[in-house]
Amino acid sequence: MKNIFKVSFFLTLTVLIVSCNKSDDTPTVVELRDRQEVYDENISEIETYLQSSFLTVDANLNATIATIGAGETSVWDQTAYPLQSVIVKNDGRTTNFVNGRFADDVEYKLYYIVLNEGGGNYPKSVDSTLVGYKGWNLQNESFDQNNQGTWFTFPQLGQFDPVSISGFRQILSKVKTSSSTTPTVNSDGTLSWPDHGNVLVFIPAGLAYFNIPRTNIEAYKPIVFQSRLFALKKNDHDRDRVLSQYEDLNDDNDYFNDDTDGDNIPDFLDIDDDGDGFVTKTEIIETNDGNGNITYYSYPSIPFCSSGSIKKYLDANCN
Ligand SMILES: [Ca+2]
Ligand SMILES: [Ca+2]
Ligand SMILES: [Ca+2]
Ligand SMILES: [Ca+2]
Repeated sequence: MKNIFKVSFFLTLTVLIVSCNKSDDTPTVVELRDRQEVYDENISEIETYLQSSFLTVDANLNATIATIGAGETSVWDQTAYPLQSVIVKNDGRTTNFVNGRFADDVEYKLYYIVLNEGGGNYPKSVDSTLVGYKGWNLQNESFDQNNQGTWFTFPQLGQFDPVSISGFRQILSKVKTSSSTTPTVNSDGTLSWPDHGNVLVFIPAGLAYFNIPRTNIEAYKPIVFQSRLFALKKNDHDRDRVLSQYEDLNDDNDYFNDDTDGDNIPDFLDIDDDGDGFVTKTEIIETNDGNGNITYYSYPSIPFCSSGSIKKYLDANCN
């Protein structure tokens, strides 16, 4: 993914941005618009698009959307691939502290179509994901494509590529990885992932590039992605030997609202989760022969404090 505008998210916090008018190189000032107002326009534009477009899906489940012709049924009305929607918040970050979610109160409706659910596993938001994708605007002009897939990780800051496109990232939770953890190598050297998740998503600008234009994406305009989820990798972000997937204590797939010791560092990024001065990695040692041979408890078998009811690395009363 080429970053045409590798700009920090913080830029959108400023009141005004300056962009370059290519015709005469005179900087033009683009007013930063209200996010709710832009969303209200966008959702109407997306619904009009869905009602005036026709969806073709080929044998390889490649989707093409074109202006509807006589006698064709719209994306909105067709039933072969049901149109679904989910309400989400912008999960972009300005920092990785507990309170660092990007300031955006809009409740976004994300329309999506599952073309194939996939035969593997649903990803957690903190898993690394291998995703192939194709993106286009509501005039059906392509702006990016990657057939073989690229790895995305979350959280990450300061990048306006799909890893930071909240709508692109969040819709991946609706599909599963390939049924196989290894791809098939085709005769031309390309890879195929059998029975992988395949989803179309219609993204308001507030969950994408918002006020930052790029080639074939106007500022404040919605975009469409077809995404293919091939594979995932589990992460241990803080290297405390508790996989990040286990550091979502309230099991809501939001890894930033679990902060056992209340120091504003979420558990999955906190090397001392209970803040007792002993790093988590030393609290989950099962055996240590003193010669550098250390074994660690598997997550389910990490014990509680003797008089406690939570795993000891989360309990400041023992270490
Ligand atoms: Ca959580
Ligand atoms: Ca913490
Ligand atoms: Ca931790
Ligand atoms: Ca500790």
